[in-house]
Amino acid sequence: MKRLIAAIALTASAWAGAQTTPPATLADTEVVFQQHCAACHGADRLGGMGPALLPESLERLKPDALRDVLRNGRAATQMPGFADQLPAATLDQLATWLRTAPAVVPHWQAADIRASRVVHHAPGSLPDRPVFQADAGNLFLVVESGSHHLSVLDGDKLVPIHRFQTRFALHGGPKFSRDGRYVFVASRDGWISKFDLWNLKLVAEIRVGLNTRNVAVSDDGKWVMAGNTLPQTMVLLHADDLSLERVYPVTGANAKASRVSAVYDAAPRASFIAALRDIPEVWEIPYATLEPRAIKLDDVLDDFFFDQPYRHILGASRSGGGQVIDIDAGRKVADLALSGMPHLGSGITWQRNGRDVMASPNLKQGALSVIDMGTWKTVATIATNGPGFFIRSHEATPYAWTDAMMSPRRDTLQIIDKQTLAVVGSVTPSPGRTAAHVEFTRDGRYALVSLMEQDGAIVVYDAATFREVKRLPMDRPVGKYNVFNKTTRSSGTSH
Ligand code: DHE
Repeated sequence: MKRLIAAIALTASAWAGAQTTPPATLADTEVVFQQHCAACHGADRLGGMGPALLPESLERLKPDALRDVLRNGRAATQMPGFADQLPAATLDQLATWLRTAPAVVPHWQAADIRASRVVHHAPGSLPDRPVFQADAGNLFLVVESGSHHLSVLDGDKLVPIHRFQTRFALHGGPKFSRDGRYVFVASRDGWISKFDLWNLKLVAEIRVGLNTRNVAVSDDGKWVMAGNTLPQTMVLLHADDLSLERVYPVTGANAKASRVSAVYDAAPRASFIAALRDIPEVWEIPYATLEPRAIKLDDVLDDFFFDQPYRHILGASRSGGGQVIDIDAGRKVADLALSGMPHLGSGITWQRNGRDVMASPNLKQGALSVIDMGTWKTVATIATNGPGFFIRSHEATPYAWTDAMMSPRRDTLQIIDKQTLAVVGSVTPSPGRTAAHVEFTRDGRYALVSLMEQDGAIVVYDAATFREVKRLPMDRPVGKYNVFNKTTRSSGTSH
């Protein structure tokens, strides 16, 4: 690091004072970074007070959006705009440089993970009862990605009762302990945070990687498993204080390393299951042994869905097609006739004509596939307004709600009768503005929809009449999660 800083200092003096003209070389751009960005984002770009600035952490930001942040800053954060200090061309070069991988591949090993841990409240130090009047078993959490907050709603009154600041860019579902007291979230840049919802406190945090996919919590409440894409590892933590137990290098039988697509808790099997992005294997890690068992596949899985007993995995690769894997037998038992890019991870199940069916949206086609969970045949393909991300329902409603957020009709959710499979209604919370991701109240009476905009809202609909009941202003609310539905593993939502 000393050598890097010395080299930068030399280049800096060679380029001293020339900041009214754009830097000529990549090394000059690095000088701009070290002078203006490193104090918050780290000289090594791994993050500090601000998030990591590596190509992996920026891949979700569109080029125009990154240039806009560099010029104008980011509202409601410490990030200032640099339009007054640096020429536009310099900022454009900085944006390009930030998307270039560092010369030395950054590492994040067990010692880095251990050193990053912060315990705000030690296990057992907070009272064992909620500090609020609302039913703690019926809270909602809303991930507000606009200003990186987590809002807590009273699930009966549907009013906010608390708001936590979070790490930068949470993604994926928060994962609850079985009693609903604790919730674990992962940020894209590797931070796992544990909140105590009864005390409304952040209790511990640890950085498990530089780019993280998601997190899972064991049903026995002992373990937290995180899946990374950078480095290519899985990280096992003690759930009580987030201390590190083990780092698993993700390397397949062919000695090839792999990014993790996602890791889930398979409660009925008392194990974690991980899909790997670069090698054709699925790993099962039983709580009892904590030793991975690799199931070999014909194709990699980018996305997958479990049946309710967790006997089968329905998996798909981004290139299309799908397969059913019997987890005990450790082999494929059927192919799935799916086209486009099915989003199985977002699927749900219900009973229709006495049989279990599952439905999943499609990221590339305006079509919902409905699959019989006994024969694995597609029983229907429901035409929708366009490609979408999510479908959600609840045991107490006859309807499933789905979006078309990848299409021009991204402002509208369609409502499908789970028996006739006909589209029976639609809602458009705000014409022209993206609406997606539904979660029902514990009793299934109300459907909460995200108006996923900077000045967005959670829009509450009566689930029977499809009439709007109220809206709660939020800053780009992405997902919302009901403690009861999640901890009871409702078949109408993700687990
Ligand atoms: Fe997600 C969950 C992967 C883009 C919003 N998304 C997940 C999960 C995975 C995943 C593996 C399950 C994690 C879990 O719950 O433990 N998502 C991916 C992608 O590969 C993809 C296509 C590209 C990427 O960014 O990595 C992607 N996801 C998006 C978005 O663009 C969304 C719509 C908005 C955003 O801000 O990222 C988005 N993803 C979500 C949400 C969930 C999610 C809201 C949780 C759904 C739930 O109800 O559990």
